[in-house]
Amino acid sequence: MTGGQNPKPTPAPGQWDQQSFSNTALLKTFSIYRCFMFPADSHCDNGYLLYRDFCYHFETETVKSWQDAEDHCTSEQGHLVSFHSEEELSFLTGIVQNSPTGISLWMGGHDAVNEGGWEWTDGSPFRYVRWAEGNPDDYFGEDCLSMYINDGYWNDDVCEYKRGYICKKRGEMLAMALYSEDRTDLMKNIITENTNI
Ligand SMILES: [Ca+2]
Ligand SMILES: [Ca+2]
Repeated sequence: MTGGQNPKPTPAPGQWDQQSFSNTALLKTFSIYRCFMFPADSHCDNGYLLYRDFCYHFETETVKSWQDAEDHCTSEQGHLVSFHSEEELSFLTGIVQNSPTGISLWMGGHDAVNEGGWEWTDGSPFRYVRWAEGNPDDYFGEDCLSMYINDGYWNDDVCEYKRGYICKKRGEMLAMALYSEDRTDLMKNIITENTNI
């Protein structure tokens, strides 16, 4: 049967012609984009190893004084490493023992402000300790903390000695997502209002 199609009705003023609208490119493209930041698993920059929520960098090829090593770590938004548990230290000592740089590595502890009053450069509490036998001995005024590579025990050391070192910084915790929201209804209202003018 032919000729049975009804002519397309003309929408009354202010009414929405859904069929015409749905054919427009406008309808297909009118979306609102929102950007969200949300918590995600920690991750580290290149050259850093992740353990829990922190990233660790083992500098075993170049040596620096304790202060120069700390300055290098802060230039990368971190500090010389601080330790707070046997577990954290155990994670690192296996790596440290492969270090080719001397006998010790710098950590972030010092008692330069108050003799015997040890503190970490990252400001965390200095509670966990793992002193090597006979240390700290402040031998000729040792004020900077190093770790023996072979066993992971700690020594108060001469700050001017040049040693390898370990930097520590918090892992990146945020991920970014782009979210697209279809707001064709919003465009529909705008066009409808304009039609009523
Ligand atoms: Ca000292
Ligand atoms: Ca010592």
